[in-house]
Amino acid sequence: MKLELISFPLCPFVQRSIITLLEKGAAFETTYIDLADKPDWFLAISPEGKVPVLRVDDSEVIFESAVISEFVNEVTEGDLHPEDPVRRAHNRAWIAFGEQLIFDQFQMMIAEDAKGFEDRWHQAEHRLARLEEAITGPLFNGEGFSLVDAAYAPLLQRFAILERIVDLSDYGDFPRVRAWWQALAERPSIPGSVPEDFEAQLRAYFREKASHFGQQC
Ligand SMILES: N[C@@H](CCC(=O)N[C@@H](CS)C(=O)NCC(=O)O)C(=O)O
Repeated sequence: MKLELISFPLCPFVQRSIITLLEKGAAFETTYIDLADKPDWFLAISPEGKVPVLRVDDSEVIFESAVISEFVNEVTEGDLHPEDPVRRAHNRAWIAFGEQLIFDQFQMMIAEDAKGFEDRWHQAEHRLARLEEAITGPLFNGEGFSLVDAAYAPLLQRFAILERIVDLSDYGDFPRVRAWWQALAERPSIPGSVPEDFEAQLRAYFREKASHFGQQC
């Protein structure tokens, strides 16, 4: 099966798919597009004009990062979901929950001023508090890597960068969330899912946006 991932280098949703592909040892090609100047062929295959899109055998198209991860999990060896049906459903629900946190985090990074940044951080904090209670540790389900880990790694990686740049003092209130990132960061799939100079690229991207966060990058 030929897999081609349509990507943008700094997109956390694309990163979810790459982590899953790497963890499953699936061969894939990457095609980058410019989100500021989307090509017509991309708009024709992506219903929302969003990345990631997975093209299968040059014909079928799968969109939505969580669905792409489920698909990759199904067509490759092994299963990155827990066996128990309730726990599987639970994991899927937390994957869906993570999407809003990714949006909260992006809104923090593009907020124009300190107040906008704080407001979004408080929203993210409420969600992080709920997430904290759901983590078994060190990874979401314990020792074994799951799709839910792939879904959250991009978010956690960006929080680790954010707290080096801006004051996120209350992030210390989430020890299991932080320990989760420590455990994830050791896996080769995580650095493998981003450009080598990821942090520099991320800083440059937001510096250009001249947001409150960007001004400190
Ligand atoms: N729910 C989608 C969200 C994907 C998404 O929002 N991707 C962003 C980039 S990170 C995008 O393509 N945005 C389109 C745009 O910027 O116009 C998923 O999980 O795949």
